[in-house]
Amino acid sequence: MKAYSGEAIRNVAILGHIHTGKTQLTSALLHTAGMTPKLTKVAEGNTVTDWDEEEIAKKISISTGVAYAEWQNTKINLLDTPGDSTFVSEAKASMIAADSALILVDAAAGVQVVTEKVWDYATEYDIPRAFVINWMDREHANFARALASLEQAFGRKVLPIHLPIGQEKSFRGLVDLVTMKAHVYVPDGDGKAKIEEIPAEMAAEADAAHAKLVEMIAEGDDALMEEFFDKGTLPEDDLHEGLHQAIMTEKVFPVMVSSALHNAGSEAILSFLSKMMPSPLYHGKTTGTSEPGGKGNESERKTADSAPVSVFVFKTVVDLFAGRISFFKVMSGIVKNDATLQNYVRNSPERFQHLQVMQGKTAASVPELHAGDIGAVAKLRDTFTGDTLGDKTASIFYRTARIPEPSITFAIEPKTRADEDKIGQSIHRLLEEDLALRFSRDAQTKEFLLSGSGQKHIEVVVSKLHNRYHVDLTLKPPKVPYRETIRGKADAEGKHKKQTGGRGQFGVCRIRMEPLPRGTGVEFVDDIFGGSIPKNFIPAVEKGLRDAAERGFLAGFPVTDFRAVLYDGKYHDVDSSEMAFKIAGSLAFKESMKAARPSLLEPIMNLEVYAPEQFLGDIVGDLSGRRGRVSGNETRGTNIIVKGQAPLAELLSYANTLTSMTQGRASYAMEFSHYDYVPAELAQKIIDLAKKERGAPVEEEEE
Ligand SMILES: Nc1nc2c(ncn2[C@@H]2O[C@H](COP(=O)(O)OP(=O)(O)OP(=O)(O)O)[C@@H](O)[C@H]2O)c(=O)[nH]1
Ligand SMILES: [Mg+2]
Repeated sequence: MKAYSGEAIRNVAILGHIHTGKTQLTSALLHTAGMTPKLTKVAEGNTVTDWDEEEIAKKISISTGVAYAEWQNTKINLLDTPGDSTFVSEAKASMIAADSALILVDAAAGVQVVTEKVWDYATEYDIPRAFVINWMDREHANFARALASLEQAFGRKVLPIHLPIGQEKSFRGLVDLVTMKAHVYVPDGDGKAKIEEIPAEMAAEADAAHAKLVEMIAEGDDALMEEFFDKGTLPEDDLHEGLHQAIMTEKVFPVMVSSALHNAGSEAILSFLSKMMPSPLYHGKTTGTSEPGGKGNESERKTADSAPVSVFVFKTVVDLFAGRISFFKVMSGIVKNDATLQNYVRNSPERFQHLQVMQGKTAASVPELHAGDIGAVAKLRDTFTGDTLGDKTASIFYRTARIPEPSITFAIEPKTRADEDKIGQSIHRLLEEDLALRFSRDAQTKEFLLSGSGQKHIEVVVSKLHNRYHVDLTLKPPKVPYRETIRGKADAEGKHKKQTGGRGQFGVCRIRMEPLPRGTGVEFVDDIFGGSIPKNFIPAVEKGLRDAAERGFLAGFPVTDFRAVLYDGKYHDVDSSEMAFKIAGSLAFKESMKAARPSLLEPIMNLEVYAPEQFLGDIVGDLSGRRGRVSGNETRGTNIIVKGQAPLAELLSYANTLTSMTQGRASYAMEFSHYDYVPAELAQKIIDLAKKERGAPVEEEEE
């Protein structure tokens, strides 16, 4: 595989609601560009980008698939992202590698809930975007209606550059509104179109659409505007250049059409991506920071081969045989095969043996990769998603996507002792691939807990554990990840003193506790003066306190968002030990909690529901019954979108309710927003129940 230079590269994120045909269109583009010998199909389980065994079994994308098409001297890197609302945060995590976005909508359904979500991602990353109205061949496909829903959702910058020729069963091609030629496809063919004159019955419609396109492109450009008024149209070259500029400056969002399953439209889309979308060099630079985690000063890096090399790892796959595969974007410089790059985050060198580009799961070797390109490398020792690596003398840290907090927790039970032994190691491999997954152990019940973005997410994890690592688990009913916090201040002493025959145990500490803003976690401050507790025992106090906070106070949920200041204590030359101070720290925490007005917190979710408008009343009414708050609703054609918030505890069975309330005609997306106090009478019920389930929070065990 030859190396491409930056200006010949296009990095395109393919985004959209579930089932709009992102993976199928990727297959069509790859086949049309000659990258696959035949058209692969989602239904046949042989596509390039849905290669994972879970994706094949469930026929949905779970993580972002990476592939490339070589077309008209460009290398188009395709990022086929998942559209299921449970997995869509994966799409967001891949956006950093993309320089443009192709958003698919279903020709019958139009805009859906995830369409708007991924639009927001593209806005956040500020990249040019275009739409494809796919599924043009399906029953009820309706170009005009789908277009109207796009205009309603995203405004008048939405601009068709294609018109479909026929729709539903009779869909057979498109009119290119720039060249004013018809592209007619052989159904299920090689994707190459026959270029013909526009069918006579479409001439008037095409002329009107062309005029609108010319006008929008000329808008704001005086020279073009003048020429347009003079001649009533613009030369094709000017139109191409004008359209390109309008897309780059986000003055227009072009709309194309396709039938991905029958490979109609893909040639026009490939040429569009190659000619109209930006190369990674377009902005000329990327901003990062001088320290990891978005800290330190802002720092800029030129997106150029001449700059010091830096790469950003945006995805990790753990393969049973090949081991860890890190997918990265070259942010600057040239990466050579066998180079050693410094991992700035972990402070360790990594050797890039076997530099590769990936076609799904298949690797092809490359001698080097230029600024802007996307590649992969296997067997890095200590590199994870979100890390930046590069030239040892020129460190920079690129920003990582914020992955939403997990919104649901399941207790899992290993089926046998052998399963229990394997559980930790296999889950840790999955955690490397999947940033939205969390694994923990309940401090009191000792249950293993898996947290993620939804029930489907956890089910996929359980299935992967079974198929890949032969670990069998049962899932217990979902739990709400409650937390505890304090609302007031407290000042208390923890004293551990024991005299048992020979050497005793002695440690005393005094702490002050106060609440911190939501999301700050636990802060421990050492404010000991004059050595009332020797320095070497202070970490033990902190450990005792943090462990106790993790075990909970009211109902066994982790206590968070508080500061503990250790400001005084006592010790004994002979009897004091780390263990004694650990216990003292934990006792001080518990004493303080009693006085600090402990409270229960629950996760509140952002919720967006899309449904035909006749269900508006039912949806709003149902939400208010779930302690929900509706913040607004908008019309999208014959659909409405309802936005609001509700506690997760009330949404555990929302999918089922919504389906039966709307006969399955609604879709929704839910994402963690923040933690808030549980209303008092409800809190008491949760506390009572937790106490019954777990037994009362354990008194200090003597270790
Ligand atoms: N008839 C027809 N079927 C299509 C078309 N595009 C996709 N499909 C079918 O729709 C189903 C879903 O397609 P996918 O490509 O998996 O959809 P997706 O957008 O990748 O879905 P997720 O990745 O799960 O979000 C598959 O069975 C496809 O064969 C199309 O244009 N026409
Ligand atoms: Mg897909």
